[in-house]
Amino acid sequence: MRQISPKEAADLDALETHEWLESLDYVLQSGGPVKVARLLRELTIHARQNGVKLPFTANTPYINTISADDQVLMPGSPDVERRIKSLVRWNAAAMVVRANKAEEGIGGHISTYASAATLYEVGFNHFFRGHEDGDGDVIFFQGHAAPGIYARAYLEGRIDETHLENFRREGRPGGGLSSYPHPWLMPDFWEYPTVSMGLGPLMAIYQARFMRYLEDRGLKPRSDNRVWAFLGDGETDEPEALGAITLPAREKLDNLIFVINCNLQRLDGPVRGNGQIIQELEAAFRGAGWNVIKTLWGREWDPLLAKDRDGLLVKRMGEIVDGQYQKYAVESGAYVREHFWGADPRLLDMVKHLSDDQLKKMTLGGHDPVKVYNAYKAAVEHKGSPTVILARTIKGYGLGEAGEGKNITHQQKKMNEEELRAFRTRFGIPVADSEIAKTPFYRPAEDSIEIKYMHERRKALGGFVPRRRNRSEPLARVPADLFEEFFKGTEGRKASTTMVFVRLLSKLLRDKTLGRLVVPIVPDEARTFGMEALFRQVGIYSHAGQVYEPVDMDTLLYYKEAADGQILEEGITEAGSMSSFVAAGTAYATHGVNTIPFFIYYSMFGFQRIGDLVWAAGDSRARGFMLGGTSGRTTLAGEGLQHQDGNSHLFAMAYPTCVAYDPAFAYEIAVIIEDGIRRMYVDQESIFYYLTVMNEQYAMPAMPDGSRDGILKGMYRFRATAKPDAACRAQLFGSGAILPEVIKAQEILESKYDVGADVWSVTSYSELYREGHACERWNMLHPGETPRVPYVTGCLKDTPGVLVAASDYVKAVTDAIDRWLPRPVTVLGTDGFGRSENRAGLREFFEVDYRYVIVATLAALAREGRIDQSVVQAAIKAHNVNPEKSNPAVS
Ligand SMILES: Cc1ncc(C[n+]2csc(CCOP(=O)(O)OP(=O)(O)O)c2C)c(N)n1
Ligand SMILES: [Mg+2]
Repeated sequence: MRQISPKEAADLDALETHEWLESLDYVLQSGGPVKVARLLRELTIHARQNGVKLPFTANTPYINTISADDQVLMPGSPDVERRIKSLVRWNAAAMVVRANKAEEGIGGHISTYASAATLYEVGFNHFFRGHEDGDGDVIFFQGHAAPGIYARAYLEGRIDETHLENFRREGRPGGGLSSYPHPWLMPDFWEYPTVSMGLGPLMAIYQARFMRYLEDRGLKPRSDNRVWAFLGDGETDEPEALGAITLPAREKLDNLIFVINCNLQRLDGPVRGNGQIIQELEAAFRGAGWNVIKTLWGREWDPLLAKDRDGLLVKRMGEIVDGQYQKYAVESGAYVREHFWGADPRLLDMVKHLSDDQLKKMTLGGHDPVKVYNAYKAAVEHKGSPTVILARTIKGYGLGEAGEGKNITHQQKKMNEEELRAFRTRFGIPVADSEIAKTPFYRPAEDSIEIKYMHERRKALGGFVPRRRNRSEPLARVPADLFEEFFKGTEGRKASTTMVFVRLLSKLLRDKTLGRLVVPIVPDEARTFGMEALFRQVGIYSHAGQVYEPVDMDTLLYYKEAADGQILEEGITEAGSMSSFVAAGTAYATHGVNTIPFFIYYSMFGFQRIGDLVWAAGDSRARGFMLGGTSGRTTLAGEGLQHQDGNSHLFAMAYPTCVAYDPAFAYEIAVIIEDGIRRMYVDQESIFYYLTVMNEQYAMPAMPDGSRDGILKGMYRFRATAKPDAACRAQLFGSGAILPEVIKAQEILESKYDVGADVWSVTSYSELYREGHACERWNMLHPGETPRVPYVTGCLKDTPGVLVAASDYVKAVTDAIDRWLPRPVTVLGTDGFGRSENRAGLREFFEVDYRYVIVATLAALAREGRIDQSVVQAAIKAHNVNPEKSNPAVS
């Protein structure tokens, strides 16, 4: 038999393909797309059954998901919208250029917004819902696009030229604009901070879920409001950005829309020079169960794709890597013709009627309002899963020589006259050549078509966005009776502070006024904290309810999931839990509901692991309680280096709105939480609390008279010495889990060494530190006036004796206040890595047990010459302290 030539084989292949395609076309015409899909599915199964290995792909071709045939016309006036967009572009760029002219190095970004302008403008004109008539959409704006959002607010008349002038100059008279979205700095404007990349998308996911939670629990009427998250393609490399994307698919959050601005570039260069970020993201999101809408090509491509019967163009589109696409963006039409279209004569033929200039000007999907409109429309109409829109754009679009598509574009904040003139001309801004050097802002008259159109559209959509308002009613009061039992103590019964907290939480949950508002949040740790009784009491939230019979159904405390369940059982994600905390802690503003989150977790995995989200919570003006469970370097027996937290109180000190306490006793916790609810929900302070709770059990004493104020301020005298007239005196400070050690030391110092020691419970070094500095600052600025005395100084000024402090945290926490103490303090703390040991072993290792408190006190007395060194030597021996033991801080 004659061997067929390669040419003949290729022809045969083509013929075969052609026949199959014809058949498919016939089915499509006669039976429709559903029938085609069924047929393909059956063919696939048949092929697999016969041993054909089909390659797996989670991708669709590199074309728009919404075909030209399925596209609808855009309502409104495209022409006016284009002009508005141009004006926003101009003012956004002018703002950054002017800021950098006025003040070298002030920074700002032009190219991010330049690439995203259409994505935002279509949203503003047609989709984003304002809060005017109740709840609106929640929008997470890409941080670096802020100039464009300000520029639009300027055209809308919400901010004026002085504000734009003072972009990034918040100290200027007349008010400035924060560089990025910061509710803390612009509380009437921004709702959520986003600029730390990855946090926006993560918080958006949990916000969308929290919206459903509020509805399912009847705390808010059902609505079809949405959460929009705008993010950069480079941003998706942050684990937080993609780390939680299975949740919204699982929970069917069709109120969530991600818009990823795929300009293929990040700060330094291409996101995936040698690959395709869009296809990579498509696979990840489709795999996770999202509705993925690719918006890659503008309308000019539609007729070419319609002609592409053999799929040559689609194939070509799909084989170009991003680095090369970026090159096309900066090159001429002739280059594109040669290198893109020139790959096949048939492709060249397709565009022979187009000039080089026309080829160059073919737009991408993310710059075409009709394509973007259709994508958004499909997204808001989609039911049953979240949607991600992958919109292809060019970074620095419109900047031309000043940076369009170039690797330097992210950092571009200056434009010379020539570049400005070109930009002005390209977007038709009525600024004369003679004015261009001044880069003036431009706002058409109030009664111009553009301004009127903007106002009409925003009015129809429920008012301006972004806009933040506190829409909740303050609580009238905190029910005092809830807390009373904790003031009495446990009458000898042992309890841990965690048990106390859980009991208090369960009482709060039962309370008539507060109960519904409490949102317990746990990252798979409820049993660790003895909270499993709450599963049954209030249920675990699940939109789907419970569609299975739980294995422990016949037990009292079974794992109850319910659509109106109250606990947010997040699974093992502190980052997700913290995002829920932000959603619940800001609902007073976003939804007008005073939800009170209580987020309890393993304290080591809090500030240390998700500190940036805690920072964002503060920026968001979140309220609520974070509970660092199993905290302290020595209370968590057995676990060791990675688990034992001796750091969190040091970190907490640096978070401006975080009020942190290390309580030891039941009544301290009760006083702090009662006051916290009052401050946050009655007085409406935008602060949040961090309390460490432990699992060591001891008897809880009754609350000493008059201690309430001191508990809140940070320290109070828990127990005065029984020997006030002793020759040697000491003031001992203890905190949290180490306070009982200090109390024990007090007893031994009195009975064995004749040292009269007072014991102070230091509930918060950070509160003492802040107040001390506030006094110092005031005194510096008010010479000649009666100086203010720091609270801690006032507490100790008339007290005699040496000072010794012990805590379960690094010594720096205590050192923070030593300048306001009347005398030097000996500090015992837990610097160093944790160890697997029991509690006694750990306290010996870290030198924070009662024996070290005794030795430290005696050593300080000896230093002062009040006792002989031999007494200290004897104590070291008597208490089996090994002076040659290695230093735990470094070993
Ligand atoms: C956590 C974090 N790391 C780094 C940065 C610094 N940074 C700001 S913008 C940027 C590049 C952004 O690229 P992309 O997400 O693609 O957005 P684009 O500007 O291209 O739209 C970087 C690295 C940041 N803001 N946050
Ligand atoms: Mg990018």
